[in-house]
Amino acid sequence: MTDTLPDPLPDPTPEDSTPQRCGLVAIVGRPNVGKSTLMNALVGQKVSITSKKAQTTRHRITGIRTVAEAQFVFVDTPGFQTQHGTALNRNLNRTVQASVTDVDLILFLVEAGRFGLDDAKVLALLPADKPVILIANKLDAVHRRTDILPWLKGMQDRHPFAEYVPMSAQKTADVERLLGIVKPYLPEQGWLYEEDALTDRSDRFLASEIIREKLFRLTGDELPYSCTVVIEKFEEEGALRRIAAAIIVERDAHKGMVIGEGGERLKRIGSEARQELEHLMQGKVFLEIWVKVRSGWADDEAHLRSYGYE
Ligand SMILES: Nc1nc2c(ncn2[C@@H]2O[C@H](COP(=O)(O)OP(=O)(O)OP(=O)(O)O)[C@@H](O)[C@H]2O)c(=O)[nH]1
Ligand SMILES: [Mg+2]
Repeated sequence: MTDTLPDPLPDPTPEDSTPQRCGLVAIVGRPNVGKSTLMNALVGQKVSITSKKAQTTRHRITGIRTVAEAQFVFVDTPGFQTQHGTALNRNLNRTVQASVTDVDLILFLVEAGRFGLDDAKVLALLPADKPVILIANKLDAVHRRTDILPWLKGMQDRHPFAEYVPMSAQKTADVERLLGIVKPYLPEQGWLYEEDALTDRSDRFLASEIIREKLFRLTGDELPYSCTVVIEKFEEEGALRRIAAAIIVERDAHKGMVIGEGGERLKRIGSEARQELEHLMQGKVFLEIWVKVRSGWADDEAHLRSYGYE
């Protein structure tokens, strides 16, 4: 008697196996046009902090979305700085330029109906050999929609954009439509990340960013630019995390603004950050925040490196 082996499964033929696609998509534009809002919407979860103030994003942050056979790897960048010449700004601009060199596609964001010198400066930096999609964001805020078509036509003279997409990063249908537009630009290749990955950033980094977001949202205009957040302790005990953070400010007067009257503002920053961290990390968080003064940190390359600005 001979053992009969079961028939092997037929090899998948190219017709019935869709090859994997994966590509890097940079999101660039001047400060405050909605880059981080768009990335979070594309990813389906908040991975990059946002605020009404310019210069919110200070790092290159990766957000990942995998749909069927396609893995989109979005790269959020700091808004390109043209105003101040500090070491921090030079560092942010280097981050933007490094981010566009090795990507498959660039999403260039502007506010629908507006194209200023600050937008033109960013556009001039984009490599000529990469496809660029023009995203005319915040369409919901445009009162006269009929003005948008001639404006878009005018944009054709500024750059040979691969596509023109008027949309709102706050509208789910627009965001899903954009995913469909981007997909053909992803090269056929294996995925870079696990199917359920959302970001390449650590929980420790996300903690410092979430605290910085609350600081940005809860303080006046003068403050954010001169502040940063450093995580001094990040310990995990089962589902519990013990986090100690320092808010670094440039002047004694700024310390008072962060702490607020009777410590109210710092308390609110801490409690809003803790709630969001508990949601994100799905467990209890003990959060301690201190405020420290280090004058000139934003113009000191050595300090910048020690605070995580690569
Ligand atoms: N009305 C409207 N507001 C938007 C839209 N997208 C973003 N915003 C708002 O614009 C502001 C800036 O958004 P961000 O996503 O932080 O902008 P950014 O381009 O990442 O800014 P930087 O990181 O500072 O360069 C926030 O108050 C957002 O809520 C949109 O489609 N419509
Ligand atoms: Mg941003």
